[in-house]
Amino acid sequence: MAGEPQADCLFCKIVAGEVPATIVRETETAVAFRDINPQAPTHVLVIPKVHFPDAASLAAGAPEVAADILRVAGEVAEKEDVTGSGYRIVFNTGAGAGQTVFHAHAHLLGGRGFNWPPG
Ligand code: IU
Repeated sequence: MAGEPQADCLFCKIVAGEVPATIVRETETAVAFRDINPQAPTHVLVIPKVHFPDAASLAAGAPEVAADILRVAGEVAEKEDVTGSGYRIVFNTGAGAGQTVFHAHAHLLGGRGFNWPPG
C-alpha cells in the first residue's frame, strides 16, 4: 500500500533505524541525514518517513508531508549556514535523471558554486 514501509527499501531501513546514517534533523514526518557520497560541502538527504517512490507520488499521496520535506530542507540549510551563498534542492525523478534510490528524497546541496544548466 502506498506509504507503507517496503522491506527492500534502504531509506525505509534508515527511517526504522536498521541501517545507520548521520542524522542531522528529524521531525514527526521526515528524516534528514548526510549523503554517504557528498557532492558538495553540505549534501544532506531529506526523506519522508512514509514510503513513496518519488517526489511526485509523495506530493500526490501525502501533500502535507511533501511540504514538510521542503520546510525541513530549508531549516537544514539555515543550520548548515548555506543560505547566504545559495543552495540547491534537487529531486532526481526516474533512472534517466539519475534516481538510484526509489524512496522519495530531496538532495540539499550547498557550500559551493553551482552551474546552470545542471549536468
Ligand atoms: P538519487 O537521487 O536516487 O541518485 O540519490 C540517492 C542518494 O543516496 C545518492 O546521492 C547516494 O550517495 C545516497 N546514498 C546514501 O546516502 N546512503 C546509502 O546507503 C546509499 C545511497 I546505497
